[in-house]
Amino acid sequence: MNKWIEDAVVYQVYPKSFQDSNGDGVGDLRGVISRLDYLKRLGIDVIWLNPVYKNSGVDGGYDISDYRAIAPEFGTMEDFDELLAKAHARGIRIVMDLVVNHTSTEHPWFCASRRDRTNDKRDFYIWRPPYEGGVPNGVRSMFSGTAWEKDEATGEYYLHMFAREQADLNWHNPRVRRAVYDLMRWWLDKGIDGFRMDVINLIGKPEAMLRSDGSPDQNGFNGPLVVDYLREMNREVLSHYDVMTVGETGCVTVEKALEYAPLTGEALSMVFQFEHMDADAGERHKWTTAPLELRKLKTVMARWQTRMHARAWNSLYWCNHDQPRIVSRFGCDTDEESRVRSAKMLGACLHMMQGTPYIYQGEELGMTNYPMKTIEESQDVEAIGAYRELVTERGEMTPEEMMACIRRKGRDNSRTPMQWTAGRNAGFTSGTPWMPVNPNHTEINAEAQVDDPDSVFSFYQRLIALRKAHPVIVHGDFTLLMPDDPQVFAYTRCDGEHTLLVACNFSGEEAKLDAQAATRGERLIGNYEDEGCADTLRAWEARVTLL
Ligand code: TEU
Ligand code: CA
Repeated sequence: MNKWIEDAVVYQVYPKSFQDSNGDGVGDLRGVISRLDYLKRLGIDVIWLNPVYKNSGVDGGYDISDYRAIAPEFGTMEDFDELLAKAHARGIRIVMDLVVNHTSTEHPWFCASRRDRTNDKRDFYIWRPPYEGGVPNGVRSMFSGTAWEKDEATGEYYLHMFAREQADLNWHNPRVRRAVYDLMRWWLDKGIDGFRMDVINLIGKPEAMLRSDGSPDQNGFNGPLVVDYLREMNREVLSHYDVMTVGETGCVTVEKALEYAPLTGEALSMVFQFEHMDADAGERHKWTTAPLELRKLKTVMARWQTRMHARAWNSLYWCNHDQPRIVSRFGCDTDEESRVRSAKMLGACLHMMQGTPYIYQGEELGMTNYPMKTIEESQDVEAIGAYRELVTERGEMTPEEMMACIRRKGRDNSRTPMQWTAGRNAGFTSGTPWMPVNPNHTEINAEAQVDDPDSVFSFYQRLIALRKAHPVIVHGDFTLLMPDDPQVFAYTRCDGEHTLLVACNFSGEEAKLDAQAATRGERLIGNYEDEGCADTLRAWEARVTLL
């Protein structure tokens, strides 16, 4: 793999909530341009831009109706070209979102496809006849309910693994694959630096899940042809450019990741795994208020770190536009001291591992979850659908119970506007923001942090700088220490020459370290001013030591 990819730190921009430039309340490309110097100052190398293509407004840009056009709310293609040029001028690369498991039902391909059973786009999507007068089978959408929608024109059903306005493309059709490769080349020829590929292990769905035979729900991830299609995409497109690719792969296992992102380079650069995001999952999967199980988190992270080492490349993330804020989730946001301390601890714990770190906008400020009161405030198709199903239709949860889950895990948490200042609308917009600004922007904002050496921002800046200064952070192997301890996450990284010791306290109580984790050395970074006692970590303490 290319060295620049191994060394890079990525910053994720959700443009809709990053910076508005024209007062319409929606973040846009010119807003991103105006904040490039902020990102440069943080020290990141790559921006992953969430979708900015023309879309039908159902799922935050993941319902694309034209792959080669910028949505008017985000600006124009000239704005995009300017962003790319100005980012490159600062040594920052741009990775675009590639959403090709599905298109919007407003995409011209789908408009043609639905017209009749014989048109030349019919096989671009997944159409099945009814089974006994109803849906073809029990496959369910990730956004609740059946994944099949009946279309009156032909009386057949099309598959949508997400919202009904997001129809799944038929990757088994070589013409679909060719059309996707064409649009990828179109963007790469413009000079972009890679793709983050949305639910890419859902392409190549197994035949068994598509039969119209009334069979029960089946998991469509990691179908047998996914890796073939990724290799083909690599041969046809990616291998001809110097690009970074990251596949978003829910339900991925280490075994599959070794095929999807091998260091030998015949598929993707890396994938996003989700197992660590289940360390606080419950009976109803994400819809729970269950606390973090640290032992589970450690087991998962250690498995990915050790099994991928020297064979495939990891991605490292706590947050993205689909996840709640990490400081509210695995840290503590109930008082200012704990918030700052635990945000830094979480940053250190993740950034000292092997792989490419991703920082989601506002994570570097320790931004928190949003105190949403009622479901009417939600703008998220996922939360609204889950509420309808679990509360309204099935009565499995009371409104209060479900709202507690949504406050803890819902996607709206990460989509409130970026907090730039303590002023009106946090400096995000001069108009009315499309999502409310978190009321805590008066305390938590970039302006208050960029010049403060003790801020979360400054801590992230130093974490990024450390990665550039110490090759052991990029290349070292990983050993988990104190695996059974319920409070401490400690590990070493070793490259034969240097050993790095990382010790983190995932609790607000003091924690004891064993002899190995308590070893003294040169302190590289920590979230307390003084070194403290060698064998004790204070509340939310993180220590990184070079042995
Ligand atoms: O997310 C894929 C996905 O699996 C989501 O259902 C994810 O698990 C969920 O949001 C977690 O709560 C991708 C995008 O990142 C997401 O924003 C889109 O809504 C989805 O694909 C459909 O394109
Ligand atoms: Ca705007």
